[in-house]
This record gives sequence, C-alpha cells and structure tokens, in this order.
Amino acid sequence: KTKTNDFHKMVGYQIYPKSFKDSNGDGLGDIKGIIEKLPYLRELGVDFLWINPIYKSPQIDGGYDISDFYAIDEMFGTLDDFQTLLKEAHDLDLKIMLDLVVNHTSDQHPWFIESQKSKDNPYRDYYLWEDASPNQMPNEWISFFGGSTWAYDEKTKQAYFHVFAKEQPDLNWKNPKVCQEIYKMIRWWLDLGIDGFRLDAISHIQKMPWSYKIKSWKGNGPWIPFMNVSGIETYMAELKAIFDEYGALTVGEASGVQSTEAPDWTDESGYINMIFELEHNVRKANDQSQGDTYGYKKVIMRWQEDLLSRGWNALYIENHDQPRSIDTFGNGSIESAKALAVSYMLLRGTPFIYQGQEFGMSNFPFTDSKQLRSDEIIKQYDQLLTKLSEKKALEEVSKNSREHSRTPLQWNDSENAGFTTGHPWMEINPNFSEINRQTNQELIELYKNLIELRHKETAISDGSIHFHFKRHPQVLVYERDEFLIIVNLADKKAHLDFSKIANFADGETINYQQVLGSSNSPFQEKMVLLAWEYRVYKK
Ligand code: TEU
Repeated sequence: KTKTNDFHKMVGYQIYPKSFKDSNGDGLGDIKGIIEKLPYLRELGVDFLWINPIYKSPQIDGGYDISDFYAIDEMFGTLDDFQTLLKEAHDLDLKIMLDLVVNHTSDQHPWFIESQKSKDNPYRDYYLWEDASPNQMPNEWISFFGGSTWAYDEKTKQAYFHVFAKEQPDLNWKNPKVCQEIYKMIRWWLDLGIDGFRLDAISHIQKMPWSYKIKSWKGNGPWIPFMNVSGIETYMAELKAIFDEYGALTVGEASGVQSTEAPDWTDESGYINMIFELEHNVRKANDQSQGDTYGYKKVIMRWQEDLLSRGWNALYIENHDQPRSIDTFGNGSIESAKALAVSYMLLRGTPFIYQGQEFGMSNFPFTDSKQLRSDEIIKQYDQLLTKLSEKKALEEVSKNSREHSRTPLQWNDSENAGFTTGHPWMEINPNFSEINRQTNQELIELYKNLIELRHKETAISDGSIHFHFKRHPQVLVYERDEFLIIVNLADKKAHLDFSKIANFADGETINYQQVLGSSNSPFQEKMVLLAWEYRVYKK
C-alpha cells in the first residue's frame, strides 16, 4: 500500500462502545451492537469509524487501562465478533480505526504484574521505577488525574511513574524490548485487517530527566516534563515506518505539539496523517461549563493557518473527554448545534463526529453522585466532599466533566432509548424522548449535506482557507476557494459589512449561490445574521 491523500475527503465517526448499542441486554454496548448500526452509519455517509478501546481491561479509565493488547474485553464480545465487524464494515466501505494506547498499560497487565515482583524481574524495566520512600517521591511532578505521578511500592522501596491514574503505569520506551513488543502488537492488528489507529496520548511517551523542576503550576506548566519532549522523534519515526508499510490511516492525540510544530508531524513525510489539537476547548473564565466562543474561534483560525501550507488537521467539536458541545458552545438548541456543525465541518482537515452529536445529544443533569461512572471523577468528588456539601461537590465535578458525553446513545423514544433491553450501565439522559436519532432529523440531514460537500467538492476537501472578520467575537467567516462560509456562533444578532473587504468591494455583485443555510438569504455586502444563523455560498 502507498500513502495517499484519500483521508482529505474523509469523515470519521467516533464510537464510545460501552454506550453505543447493547445487543445482548447486559446493559453494556458491544461489538454486535456496532454491527447492528452499520447501515445507519453508512447512510449518514461517514467513511471510517474510530472505536475507543475494546481491549481487555479492568476499566479503571474507560478501557484506556489495557491488560491484554491482543484480546477483546468480554463485555464487548469476542475476537470473532470483531472480525465480523471488520468484514461487514469493509463490505459497506467503512474503514475501522482502533485506539492505540501505548503510553501506559493497566497495572493488571502481565508485564506490570511481573515488573512489580522484584527489582531484578526481567520485566522490571518495562516500566519506570525509581528509588523512593513513602514521603519522598523522586520528584514533584503531578499526574493529569491529580496527585503525584509516582506510586510507592512498599515491597521494593521504589515508586513507579504514571501520568494518568496509578492503575495506568507508564511504559518505559527507552527499553528496546518494550518498543519491539509494541511494534509487534501494532503489526498484529494491522495484519488482522484494521485500517488504522488513533494514537492515544502519544505525546507523553518521552519524559524529561527526573531532575527537571516544574517552572509554572499554571495552565500546561505541570505537564511540560512529559509533553512532546525532545527525543520522541525516534519513536515516532519507528511508528511511522510501520504505518507507512501498511498504508495505515493515523490520527494523533498529541497535546503539547504546538500548531507550529504540527506540520512536521503531519505533512507528507510526517509521522501521522493528522492531528487533534486540544486547545480549542476554551472556557469562560468565570464559568467552566461555558465555552468561550471567541477563544474557540481564535484557536481554530491559528491551527488552520499554521497548517495551511503543510500538515493536516483532525477536526472535532466533541469527543469522549469533553462535555456535549450543544451545551458548552451552544445554548442547548438544535439551531446552535447546527451552527456548531457548520463552524467546523467545512474547515481544512478531516472532521470527526462523536456519537450522538449528529442528533443533538446534550449534557446529563446530574442529581446524585451515584450517577457518576468515571473513576477519576468519583475520586475528585470524594476529595471535594472534605470541603463542600454533596450538592456543591456534585455541581463542581459535573461542570466540565467528560461524563456528559458518555451516557448511552438515544436511538429512539422507546424504553431505555432503544440502547438496551436490560439495565443500562450508566443512566440514560431523561430527555431521550425529545432528543433522539428519530426526532432530530434536521440536524442529521445537515450533517449528511456537510459530509456530501466534503466528498464532492475539492475546494472543501483540498482547497485553501482564508478567514475574514477575524476579530469578530461571535461570527466565523471563511472562504474555501469558491465557497464562502458564514456562521453566527451566538444567540444574538450580528451585522457584517463585506463592502470594506478587498475581494468583495470591487463594485460588482459577486455571483454567490446559496448552497446551505438556516434561511434562504441571497448574498449581500451588508448582512444581518440572526442568532445561530449559518450560510454557505458558492461562486
Ligand atoms: O486522553 C489524554 C489526554 O487528554 C491527555 O493526553 C491530555 O494531554 C491532557 O489531558 C492535557 O490536556 C486520552 C484519552 O482520550 C482519555 O480518555 C484517557 O483517559 C487518557 O488518554 C489516558 O489514556
């Protein structure tokens, strides 16, 4: 296989399998459930599915704690089921992308179980162990999920390193045996016929020397010692060689890779096809549950411009780590969900749709801590209880929580929203009779139209991008060659005056035809946009 630019035209769909569709009534989504819904996904028009981890796992972190890279977790089915999924998806021309989680394993992985046994165990160096004492860790670094990056082990008087939960020990990439094991595993899945990988937390595999002192505890400061640290190039180049050999489709989750560095990661000779930026989820300073629209817009514009001549963006507004966009950047209305869809689906890059986003699924109204499912959120909650009331603590942890996006999918208004015939593993959003795949057809239609534009129009898949009204706080305006896209991202009116803009002001009326829009509105130099209005024109 050779490297092509096919992915420029593609649209991905992200599946959080535990909450997608349950086929056997145990309340947990599974592989057979995905198979059931393939026709729906085909009809939507997406080209590939990214499935969150389905490997064997104790599920401390939604499957991102893998205890066997070669086995499918029982809750999702069997390897046979997976191969059936592959075949049926491929028959429908849908590609399958799996999550590749290689920064860490579960502490229940046989390698770690061995590693923990003694200092001279052959697997000791598969992980990162250092001398320590219960009150003296090797350094002051802190993990993404809170607390020290070190977990002390009484038996050997050493601590092991973890950037996520303590049940997710980081692998030691400096050990060539570890690399070989990982590369072997990658080949195994590609040989099985999968089409590619989403590289989880890949920018963390290389760490600074343990003596590194954290300079700032604000923003990304604490993560500097393990975010895109120099030396990572060697591993990335080795990974790339394998991906190229198979023509694998690859997207990196690589926080810490700056927009100015992303071209090197994703151009023709880059390590991966495309990259997710993790910066656009900007929140209002006084309210973590509310998106800052201008902040979002500025990040998007910067990434689009920095990757214009080289490199490729993976575009998204929702995933399993973020609350629902309709409530964060929208106002809960379907109009706002439509505006958000248009704001990112026609940018330069490969868009991803997160399950349920296409029919307006929204945040969950948490009323009881028993509704929480993520281990790290429950820990946060317990911690908050030491200083806050139950109500306040719950409010605090659910403000900006990734739990919101992980509730079961709302397929219809029947019992359990058509997700399961059993008892759902996580409570279903009580709004399922109003918001489900049957009710919000208009939003689904819009997504279909946007996907079709990406497939048909090379200006959209491969064209240039140029922004206008860059300082406008709520309206996003961009040209993709002969296309002009205008989106009002707020629930109030906005005025635009194109007459001062060079291309638009040469006296002649531009012959724009409206391709999509929330209303029928011919192009005018001076225009008034209604709340959440969007317009797509073509010359
Ligand atoms: O998330 C990783 C992730 O978001 C960090 O790499 C990010 O850099 C950090 O939070 C700073 O903003 C992935 C998965 O998406 C997530 O669900 C897992 O919990 C995590 O990896 C661990 O595998």
